[in-house]
Order: sequence, then C-alpha cells, then structure tokens
Amino acid sequence: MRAADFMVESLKAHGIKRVYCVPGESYLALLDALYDSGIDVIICRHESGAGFMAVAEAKMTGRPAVAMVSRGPGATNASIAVHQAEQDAVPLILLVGQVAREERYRHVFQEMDYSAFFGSTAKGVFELTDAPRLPEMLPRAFRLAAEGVKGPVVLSLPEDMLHDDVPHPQVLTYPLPELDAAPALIDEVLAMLKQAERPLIMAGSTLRGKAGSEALEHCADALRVPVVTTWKSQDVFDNTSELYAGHTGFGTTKGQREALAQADLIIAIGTRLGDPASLAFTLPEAPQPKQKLIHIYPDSQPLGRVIRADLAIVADPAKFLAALGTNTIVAPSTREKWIKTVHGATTAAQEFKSPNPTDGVDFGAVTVALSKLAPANTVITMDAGNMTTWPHRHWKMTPNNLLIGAVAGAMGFGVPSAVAASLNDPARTAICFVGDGGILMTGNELATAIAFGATPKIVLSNNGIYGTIRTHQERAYPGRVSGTKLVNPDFTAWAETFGVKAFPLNMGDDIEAVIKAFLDHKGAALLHVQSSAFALSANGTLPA
Ligand SMILES: Cc1ncc(C[n+]2csc(CCOP(=O)(O)OP(=O)(O)O)c2C)c(N)n1
Repeated sequence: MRAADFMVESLKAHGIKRVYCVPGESYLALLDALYDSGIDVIICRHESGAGFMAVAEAKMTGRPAVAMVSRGPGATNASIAVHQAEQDAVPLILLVGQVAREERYRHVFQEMDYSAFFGSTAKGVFELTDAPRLPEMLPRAFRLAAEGVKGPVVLSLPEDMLHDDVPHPQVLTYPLPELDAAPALIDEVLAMLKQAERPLIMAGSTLRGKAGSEALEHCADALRVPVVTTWKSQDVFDNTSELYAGHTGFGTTKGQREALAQADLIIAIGTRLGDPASLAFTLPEAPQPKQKLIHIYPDSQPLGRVIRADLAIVADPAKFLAALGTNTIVAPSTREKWIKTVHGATTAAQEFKSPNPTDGVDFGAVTVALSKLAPANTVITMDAGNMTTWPHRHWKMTPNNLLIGAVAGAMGFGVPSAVAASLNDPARTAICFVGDGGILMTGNELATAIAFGATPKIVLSNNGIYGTIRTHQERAYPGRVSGTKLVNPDFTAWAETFGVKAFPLNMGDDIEAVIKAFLDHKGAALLHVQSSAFALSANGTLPA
C-alpha cells in the first residue's frame, strides 16, 4: 500500500473524521490519498487557524485531532497551536511536510529541523523516514498524544516517503493503559477528609465530559465538600450549585482568594496544579502547601513536580471520584459555615455592577444578557484578553456548556475554535468572545466557516485598544500609553464581505433585542459591540 494511503487508513482507524489544513506541495500525496477517503479536509486560511481548530476539536472530544501543514513556513505558522496544546495538555497530531530524504541536511528550500524547532514543546517529534515502519509509528504517535499528560505530537513526512510502499500494511491502534480508581487509597482519602474541617476539591480539565462532571457532582454532594475549578475549566461543575467555590486563575478576586486560602485540606484532582490553576503556585503553595494536599492525576509526572502532596495518587479522576462518592461521612458542624464562606465569596464576585460608562457599551452588560439568552448547552470559546474576564466571572456555566479557552492565553484562538466547535456539533450554538486585537489575528477563518457551513456566533468587543496590555501599562506606567492603541477597520462591513451577518451594538441600543436577533440568525454571525474602553475589564475601570 502507498504510504500516503496507509496514513489515511490509520487516521480513519483512530477515529479521525476531519483534518484541518493549509495545503503545501510538500505533502501532495497525502492530499491525494484523502481525495476519496471520506475524511473531510477543512481548508483553512492560516496554519495557526488550522492548528487551533484541531486543538479545539481535541478539547471537545478529549481525543486526538489532526492538523496538516506544509514544511518550513507552514510549520512555523502552526507552532502557536503546538505551544497551546502543550501548555493545555491537549492531544494534537501535527502532520508536517518535509523535504525529500535525499535532500535532507543540505539546507534546501523550506527545509527545517522539526526536532530542534518543536523539541521543547511537543511530547514527541518523529521524522517518518521508513514507510515500512508506519504501522508502528502512527499508533505510537496517537497513543503518546493521548496518554497521561496529553499533548502535541509532530510527525514530519519526507515527501518522497509518502510514495513508498508499506509492505505489511497492518492498520493498528494501540490501546491506552487502563487506569483504575486506586481503590486501596480511598480509605486514606476518607481518613484525611474526616480530619478536615475545611476541605476543598480543586477540579481540573481532565474531568471535562459526562463521566467526570457527574462523578464530581455526586462526590461533592455526598461528602459535602465545596468545589473550586481551575483556570478555563469552570464548565466541569455547576456554577449555580451552593457547593461552587469559583475558579482559580487571573480573575479570582481578593475575597475569593482569602476565602479559599482557609482550606485545611485540598483534594486536587485532574489538574496538574500549574500556573495559573494554582494561583501562581500560592494555592496550594509551592513547594510546601499550608494545608494538607491530596493530588490525583492520571499520570505521575505532575505529582510532586513543584508542589509537595501528602498523598499523591495516579488514578483515573472520574473513576476515583465515582468510587469516593459512594461513601458518606458525617461532616463536622462547621462544614456548612465553610461552604457558605467560599460560595459566598463567589456569589459576591459573580454579581454584576455596571460602572455606567459613557464612552461605549458596557461589555459586562452584554455578557450578562448573552448568558441569559443563549441556549443552556452553548459552547463558549474564548480568545485571550480582557473581554474574557466578564464571561469568566458572570456566565454561570454548567457541565451542559463546554468552555473552550486558551489556557496559555494565545490570542487568535477564539474564532477558529468556534468554527471547529460548530463543525463538530452543528446542533449547538458556539459563541466566541474575542477582542479587536485577537479578531484580526485569525478572523480570516470566517472564510473557512462559510466554506464548510459552520455557524459560529462571534461576539466582538471593539474597544479600540489592546485592552489587557493597556491594563498592565496603566498599572506600571500610568498615563504613558505606548503600543496599545488600535486603528480598526469597519468590522461590520468586514464581516459582511465574508458573508457573515453582522449585528452592530452601539451605545443606547437595546442590548437584549440586538442579542436576540444575533442568536436567532441561522448562519454565522458577528455581534459587533462598540464597547467602552473605560469599562476596561470585569476587574475594574481604566482609571481605577
Ligand atoms: C498571540 C499573542 N500575542 C500577544 C499576546 C499578548 N496579549 C495578551 S492580551 C493582549 C491584548 C488583547 O487585546 P484585544 O484582543 O483587543 O482584547 P482586550 O484585551 O482589549 O479585550 C495581548 C496583546 C498574546 N497573549 N497572544
């Protein structure tokens, strides 16, 4: 079998239904093999868009997704997605064209050493020089991306190799190692819980999905333990529950931090306890937390890497919580007060008060109206920037939602991820929050949306500044505005040139009426919010 055809058979065996790509002459044979394969080839307009779409798909499904890019320039354009996937533990397979084997190491046109380039971010970089070994290497790549701490794997494809013969074309998948609930350790966890007055479950992204979120809800209820979710994972637990203790990250308020710090036992589960999940390694504190720490993760690598746990457990987080939740313990009488303390700090933060700006629409008010009017199972995708502070704080997410955000804060992630979300689950509304900075990084993927029938709903906060950086700037160098002002195109006209219906929202408009029309629109749409720069973020105004 031709190597390129074998690769496509292997992708199919691994459940790949679509690949995101910008084509290149370096992998024509693979494009040819995809021609009548049944796999959808989603043609993107920039490799960062293609990579981000694959990252978003992997976040939605929990399984590896595939982006394909050309050698050299294509690979370097896609590198932002590889970094994102590494920081966020997302299983991404990046297929990259490579020069022919006979030309390697001559510094020929667009040649690159992918091991050196991606070496510090990818979990593995393999140059597939031997077609006969594809039956071994392809399942190995998928397994590596999806096991333990998930992450990106880069496969370099010398263009001549793709024409070689695979003499024994066995299409294999390698099963992931089965992890159990570590039943022998449940009693130890229960004993520590019995000793604790103010226990806290810190729930991370690996609990995303039905099994994880249901087990979390049941366990927290059964043991009466409040739950704080980690950065960009607030969809793993019902934010309206009385046990919800907010989420950790950049927007955690002082009141929430002070309340959470009173915990005397933290059960961190399904999180690597990185930054910003651990509030920059202060909760739990590195290297020795102020409280007892139980850390549970499906891989030993993050356990005790920076923060010392009293009990470190390698287990499947969903199974572990399901098993733990079959127990009941008599909580001390102080427990209800503790629940009220952490939940109270969170409800105080969730409450929306407008600073009543006069220079544009309050984006906070727009977010609150969107959260009220959008369907309960909305997929929320986020770019990076101040505009995300409002949905993080004021959109009470539940496991019916799906939050697809960039843990590593990559601008440009929002629009492509909404396109991928819509392609993967067309029946659901996919809403993207993005600023006037981020939208021009990858907003061209609206062309991809139109081409492939995706219907993302883009919510643009157009405040005329790189707001987040302006925030830092005002704090560090007040009044000295440098490098953060934006001169924008007319985004309403811009969107409509793609065939995307635009809904302008200006000061004085009826916010709910415009949002209703925006959400009711059947196709891809842009809500163009002429937002206030004064109301800088959910954390404060520009002068403040
Ligand atoms: C790819 C990338 N480049 C630069 C940054 C640094 N950065 C973080 S937020 C931000 C500004 C975002 O501006 P905008 O999209 O207008 O949103 P706002 O903060 O104004 O809501 C910048 C430049 C980044 N996170 N990612």
